[in-house]
Amino acid sequence: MFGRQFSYTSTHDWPHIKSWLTLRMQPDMSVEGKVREVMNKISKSGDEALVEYTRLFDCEDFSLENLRVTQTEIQDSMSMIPGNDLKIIRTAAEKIRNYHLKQTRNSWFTTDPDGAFLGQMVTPLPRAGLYVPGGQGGDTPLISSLLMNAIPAQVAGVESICMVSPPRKDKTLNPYLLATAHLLGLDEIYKCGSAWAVAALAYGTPEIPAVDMIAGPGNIFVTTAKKLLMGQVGIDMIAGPSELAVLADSSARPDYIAADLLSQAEHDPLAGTYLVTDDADLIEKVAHELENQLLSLPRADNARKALKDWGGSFEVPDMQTGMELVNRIAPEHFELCLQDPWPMLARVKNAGAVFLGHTSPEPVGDYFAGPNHVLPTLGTARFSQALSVENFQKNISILATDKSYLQQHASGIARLARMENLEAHARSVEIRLKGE
Ligand code: HSO
Ligand code: ZN
Repeated sequence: MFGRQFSYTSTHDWPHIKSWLTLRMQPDMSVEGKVREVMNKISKSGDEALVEYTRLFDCEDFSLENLRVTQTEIQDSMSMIPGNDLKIIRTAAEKIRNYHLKQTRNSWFTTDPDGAFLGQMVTPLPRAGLYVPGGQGGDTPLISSLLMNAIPAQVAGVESICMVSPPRKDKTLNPYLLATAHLLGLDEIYKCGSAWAVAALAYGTPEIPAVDMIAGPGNIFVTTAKKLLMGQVGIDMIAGPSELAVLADSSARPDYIAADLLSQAEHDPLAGTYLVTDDADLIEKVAHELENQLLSLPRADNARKALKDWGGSFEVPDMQTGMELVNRIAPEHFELCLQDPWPMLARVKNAGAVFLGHTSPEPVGDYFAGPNHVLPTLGTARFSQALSVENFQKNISILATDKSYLQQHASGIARLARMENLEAHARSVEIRLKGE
């Protein structure tokens, strides 16, 4: 069932595995030209181009009046969603909010021994734009993505938050998305998607005021637009297809592991799923379970392709070696399915999110428990982390020095300036002591 079977006994086996993993990381350059063209058009023609693209790709009779979601549409959506579903979404939102509240940081101020007043002022970004994918013609409304992007922005204190999402054929957005937005208190919602929506957020149009930060997942067009806009506007991260690595010993249940691997494989034919274990029998049993469970899975096509192309089993001599391999892979999600997972936690160096033990399946994190599900993929967990409140804030450095500070240090500062041959810098300090 796993497309590839490896054995990993030491670092010598890594290059072979790495070259397989890297194949999945090859960026698709072919869309870059198209996305650049879209971005140029939006920057030149704004809303007009936005409507044109939406007519071409989403709904034929779309017009500018349809762009912004109305209060009536939001209210109608609320009445379409069963009360119990709203309650579940509310509970998830509350848990996610509580988790992110723990991430808030304070500004700090101090004085150094020479009397300089120094500090860092934690400041929210003024305006954020959240991209929520349409998902298979609007049938996979990524409610959880909206929660995971909006809540950290709100906790950060971002005052103005808008959302964009591609309209369905009938010019509507999925009512679950609108209801979730309403529960979160978001009411600035635009019906547009793909690269043109991202460009509109970045450049601004008469209808959509420009944002300072764009967050949220999307297809290759969305991701490419975000990549090209990096440096011009804040970008959350360039997220690739979902990944799950499971490190399991013989205490693990094959049916649980198979179910967890399928939960990520169903996302995308490019999803990466990795089972690392010292128990060769377990690999056989999980493969068997995968076949079994696939038989009744609605999205079996996606999952089967993902497992075949990017599913790997890795036999290791012991759990320490297994852990070493997982650190090299640096997976987005990492399940420690061990009899006693806790001692291994200290050895985790590279992973987006860790799930401990046999009763912590990854979807608990995708939807509900609190941690953010926007995570680094494709090995980037070596140097980056989950989306957090910090992504929607910045630190502004604060400095105030008085005359006595300048009296003490002006000559040193001026000398540093002259070492760099920057005379005006030196004089700007010295002028304040003239006539002393
Ligand atoms: N596992 C996905 C997030 C997601 N799962 C959304 C369900 N809905 C990427 O971490
Ligand atoms: Zn998921």
